[in-house]
Amino acid sequence: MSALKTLARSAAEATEEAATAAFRTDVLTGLMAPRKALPPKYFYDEAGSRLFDLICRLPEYYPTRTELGILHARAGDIGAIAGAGATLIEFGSGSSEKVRLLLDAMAAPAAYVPIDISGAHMRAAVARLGRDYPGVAMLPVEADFTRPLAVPAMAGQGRRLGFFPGSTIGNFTPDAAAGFLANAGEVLGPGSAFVVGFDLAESAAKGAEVLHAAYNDRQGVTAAFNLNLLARINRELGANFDLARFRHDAFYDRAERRVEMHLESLADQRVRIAGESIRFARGETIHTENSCKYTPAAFARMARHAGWAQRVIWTDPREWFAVTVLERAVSDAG
Ligand code: AVI
Repeated sequence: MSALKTLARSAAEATEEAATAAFRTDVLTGLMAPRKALPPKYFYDEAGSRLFDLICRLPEYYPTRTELGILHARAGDIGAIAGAGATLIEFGSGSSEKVRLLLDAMAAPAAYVPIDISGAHMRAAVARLGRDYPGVAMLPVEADFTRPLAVPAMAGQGRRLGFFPGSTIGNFTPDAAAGFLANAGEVLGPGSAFVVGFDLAESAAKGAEVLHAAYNDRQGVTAAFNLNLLARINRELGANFDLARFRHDAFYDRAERRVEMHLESLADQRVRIAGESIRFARGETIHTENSCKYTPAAFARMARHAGWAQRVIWTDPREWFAVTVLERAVSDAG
C-alpha cells in the first residue's frame, strides 16, 4: 500500500473514531439525564436511512408525496427565482431524489452541493445523480449541518439557492430552527434564496388523526425506524438492549404543535452501554424525536427573525404541507 493510501486510511479511521466517541458521549449524556432522550440525528445510519426511505413511501406518511406534488407544480417558479447558472445547496440531502425536480427546472445549474451526515448513503445517491446530470458539478459535503460548516468554493457566478425539504426543519426545536435558518443564511450568503418545506400544524383543514397515522403506520416501519436507534447503539457501542423490551410510541401534542416519538421500556431493566449500567423503569420512555408543525404565520415570523424575507408560500390543495421560498437581502446592510 502506498504511503498516501495509508495516510488517507488513517485519516478516515480517525474521523470514524471521533464520530463514535461523540455518539458514545451523546448516548450516555442522554440516557443518564433525569428525562431520557436521544438526538434524532442518530436515526440515520445505513439501516436507518433505508428505513426512512421506506417511511417516505408509506400510504400514511403524506409529507413526502405532498411536498413532491407542490414542488412539481411550482418547479418552474423556483427555477425562475434561481435564475441561470445557480448553485443548489441541499441541507440533509439523503437520497437526493426531490432535488431532481429543481435541477430539471433550473437553467444551466452550475453545481449541486449536498450536505449530509450519512456519507456512504449520500455518495451513492450523488453517483446516481451525477450520471443523470453530467453538466452539473457534484460537490458533496459529509457533515452535520446542525453545526457550522464550510461549503466548497462554488462553480459559476449565479445565485445560491438553498434547499431544505421534507420538513426536516420540524425536527429542531423552534429556537434551534430559527438558529438553523440564521446559520443557513450565513452559508448561503447575501442575495441567496432558500426553498424550505415544512409540515403544517393541526387546523380546520387537517385533523390530528392525519398526524397520528403518519407516525403510527400499520406496517410498523416507523416503529422499526425508532427501534433501530437501540440496535445502532448495540452495534456501535457494544450495548445489550433487548429490542423486544421496548415499544414505539408516537403522539401529537396539540399545545406544543409537535409529534413526539418515544421508546417505552416494557419492564424494569438495566442495560449495559459503554461500561455503564443504565436503569429503565417499566413505563419510562426515551424521547427520540420531536417533529414540530407550524402555521404559515408562525413560520413566516420565525424566518423573519432569522434574517429572511418570505417571497412566497405554497400549500397543497388539502392544506396539509407547505413549501416556502425565503430571500436574503443583496447587501448585509439591506
Ligand atoms: C426527517 N423528518 C422530517 C421525519 C419527520 O417526519 O419528522 C422523520 C420521521 N420520523 C418518523 N417518521 C418520519
